[in-house]
Amino acid sequence: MNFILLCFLLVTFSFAYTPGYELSNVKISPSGFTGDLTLLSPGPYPPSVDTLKLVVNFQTQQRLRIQIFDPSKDNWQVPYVSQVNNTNTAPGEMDYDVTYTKNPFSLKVVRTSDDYVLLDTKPIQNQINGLIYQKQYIEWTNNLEANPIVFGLGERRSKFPLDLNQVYTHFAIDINHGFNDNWYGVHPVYYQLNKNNGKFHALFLLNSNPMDVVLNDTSISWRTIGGIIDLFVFTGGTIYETMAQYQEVIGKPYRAAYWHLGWHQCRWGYKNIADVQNIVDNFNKYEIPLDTQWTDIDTMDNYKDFTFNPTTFPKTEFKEFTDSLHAQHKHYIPIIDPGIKIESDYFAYELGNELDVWVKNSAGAPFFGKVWPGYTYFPDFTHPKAKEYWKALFEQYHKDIGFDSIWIDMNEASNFVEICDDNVHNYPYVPGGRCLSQRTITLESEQYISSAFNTHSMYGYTETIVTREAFDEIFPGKRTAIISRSTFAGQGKHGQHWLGDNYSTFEWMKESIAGIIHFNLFGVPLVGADICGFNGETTEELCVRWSQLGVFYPFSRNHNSQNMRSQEPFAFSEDARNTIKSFIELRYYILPYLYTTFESAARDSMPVWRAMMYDYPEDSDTWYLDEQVMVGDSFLIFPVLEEGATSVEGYVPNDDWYNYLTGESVMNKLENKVHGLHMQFLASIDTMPILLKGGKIIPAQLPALSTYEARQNNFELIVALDSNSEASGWLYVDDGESIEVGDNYSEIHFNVANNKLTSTIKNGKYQPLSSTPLHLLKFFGMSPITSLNVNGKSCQFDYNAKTKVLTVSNLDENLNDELVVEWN
Ligand SMILES: *[C@@H]1O[C@H](CO)[C@@H](O)[C@H](O)[C@H]1NC(C)=O
Ligand SMILES: *[C@@H]1O[C@H](CO)[C@@H](O)[C@H](O)[C@H]1NC(C)=O
Ligand SMILES: *[C@@H]1O[C@H](CO)[C@@H](O)[C@H](O)[C@H]1NC(C)=O
Ligand SMILES: CC(=O)N[C@H]1CO[C@H](CO)[C@@H](O)[C@@H]1O
Repeated sequence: MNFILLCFLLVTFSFAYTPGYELSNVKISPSGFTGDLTLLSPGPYPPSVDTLKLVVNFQTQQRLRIQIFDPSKDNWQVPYVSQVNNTNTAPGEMDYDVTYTKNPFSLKVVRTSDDYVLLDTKPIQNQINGLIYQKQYIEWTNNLEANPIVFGLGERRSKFPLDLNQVYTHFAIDINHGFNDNWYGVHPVYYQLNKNNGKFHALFLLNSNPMDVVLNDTSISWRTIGGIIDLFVFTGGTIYETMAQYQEVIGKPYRAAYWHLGWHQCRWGYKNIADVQNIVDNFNKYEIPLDTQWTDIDTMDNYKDFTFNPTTFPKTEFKEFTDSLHAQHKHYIPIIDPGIKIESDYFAYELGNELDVWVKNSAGAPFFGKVWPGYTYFPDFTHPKAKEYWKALFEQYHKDIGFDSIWIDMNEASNFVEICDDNVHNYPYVPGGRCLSQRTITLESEQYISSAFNTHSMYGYTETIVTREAFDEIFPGKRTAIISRSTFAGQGKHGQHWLGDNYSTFEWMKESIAGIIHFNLFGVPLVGADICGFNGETTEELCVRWSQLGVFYPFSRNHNSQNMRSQEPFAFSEDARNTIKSFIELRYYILPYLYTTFESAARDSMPVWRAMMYDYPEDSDTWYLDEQVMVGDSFLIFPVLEEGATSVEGYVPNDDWYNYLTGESVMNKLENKVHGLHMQFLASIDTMPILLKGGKIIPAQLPALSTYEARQNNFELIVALDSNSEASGWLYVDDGESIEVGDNYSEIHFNVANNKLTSTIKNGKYQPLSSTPLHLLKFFGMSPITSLNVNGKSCQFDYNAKTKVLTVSNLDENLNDELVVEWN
């Protein structure tokens, strides 16, 4: 914690106690109640708002919304994000009970199924203020259970769950200042665990203004300097139910294309097309899978968006390069920054002027800042003509070089002009304690829908939305990725994210785990950190370790900074290359499982990465683990996060577990036992401990040099039996790229019980699946058997009595047809 923050904490904690408001005129309806709030005592930053309106809306059986605002004015309310409206009918039996006190006003929401308090804003004399609602300062505090387990509140480098006694600022920024400080995106949602019974719930404050959230041992306080109080309470249940309830409001994730799950290679500092071509050639030469080659701003003419450096990346050769990638069924992703260079005759500038789509300064002229190309204007993505503008530029760019998806960077928005003009606002309270206008579009600027003071943290999010609208027309019917650095709640519905400009250190590699877990909770499952690290020099060891972890990231991209040693998989020793290659092949092998897991994300709001507490919430040993993670519901990985380590310690929850690489049992579940075991795993540099959960069935397909080719290969199933010799799993496949697949998909559920594996065809209409038959079956934890039949035919099998792994190979079974495997 730096000095500024420390002073600021002292100052903000020293408010005189204020009881807040008195509630009157309560009107009850089937869908909730409304009331008037009258000021009792002013807060620290006058003027106060004397009269407020309270609206409590019972929206569903698991969700209520609480709005408090100044009824005498037009308030800034966050647009775009909420997919739901206030209701005026009762939702049926609710899992919550709302009560209030009138003087001083407070609200209490109790989850009825376990009497757990989700919200309790009762002011406590000399400890916790009542509601404070002033022109430039809104504060509301929720009393929590002691030492709560809370997570969410991004984006930042943080622990999972979050540290207590911290201020979590919400304000998008392109300045990497310390651990727990605000960063590129804003997600004002938190999840909490009831430590007594393992139930989760969440609260989401829909507010885009600069905000601090103070989380301490017994309470959480929101402190925002604009907008209104617009609070959603989700009663939750399992973490998955809680996530699904949140995503009903912000939208479910955009469905990933199959190729998005392949390996992505990028760097800043490729010198020319030959340099990039050489990277792709080396992937082929060393037979390392690659799906997408990326480039950074190097390709542009003087860093101008949508242009080409005429000597290093001339358009015609560039197009030949992307054509050759496409011929290999590989893809290409370039970068676009929002700042458009102010330069006459530059088409992007001229068209922007013509359509007048720029963010304006307070005098009504285009706001200018300075980014990579020099002085720039910034498109206003809330402007009605923004889509027309953006689409025209991307359409031409697509004709020029045929890219397949996009990377949108610098959209906090970053501005190299370090002017601090917050004085014009005279903010009495400054969330984060530093000048808000520094290094961005100044907050007194104007966007079409409102001032940058209100819209600031939504800049990258609105850019994502407009880019999505443009891409829906440029790539009709096709799934594309829009990987954005800045995000806001609801990003996942339109686009994706990577964790930004991290450092090539073991520490940062470790932090990526909490970061990726968090973005899954924010509804952005396709997320990853720069594998091998971005800033600073990587080392061979770090890059190998990071690749081992990175192939399990939902989004796997190796990306490097300018002037740093190369870090592609073949940039190191032969041993390192072979290790990285084997791990990338492992990712390609489990692609059918990953794609199925992503289908659960798009369909049912499930996370791709799961913190250990999700499936074991009653085991307190899982609560603070953020150095190991579950990938989908079946894999548990223990990345090696220490330099020089040849073993790794991890916690294995009480369940059935196998060593994925050998198939040997690691642990058997003990009945009536809550806790598991802390274990030590050997992990020489060429390996990483990976466990597979008993009771799960993993669909896999032999790897190839692209996802396209891997999809032509035979299928395999890995069946990890639990202690009752049962297991289940499923496979979802479609063409991997259409937005609407209609009925053209296959969904096959597998189940093992009573010495029999059967499949149930929920849908079997993805025809190509019929030409990639099931070739191999592997059982972990199998007792000795004497015979085995597959669809009625007796089959040979291999059995290893020591590892208890049984393998059946040379099968040729169409997965679109029912499968019955029986053994004795
Ligand atoms: C919410 O209301 C808006 C405006 O009336 C409407 O366009 C939208 O469809 C509604 N959304 C839902 C989920 O009912
Ligand atoms: C927790 O926060 C409240 C409200 O800001 C404050 O009054 C209280 O002293 C804090 N408690 C601790 C233990 O820091
Ligand atoms: C499904 O596949 C059939 C046959 O290829 C095709 O005619 C139809 O248009 C496809 N449906 C969708 C929604 O893509
Ligand atoms: C790998 C890594 O350290 N990732 C961090 C990068 O920065 C983001 C914030 O943008 C963190 O959330 C990640 O944990």
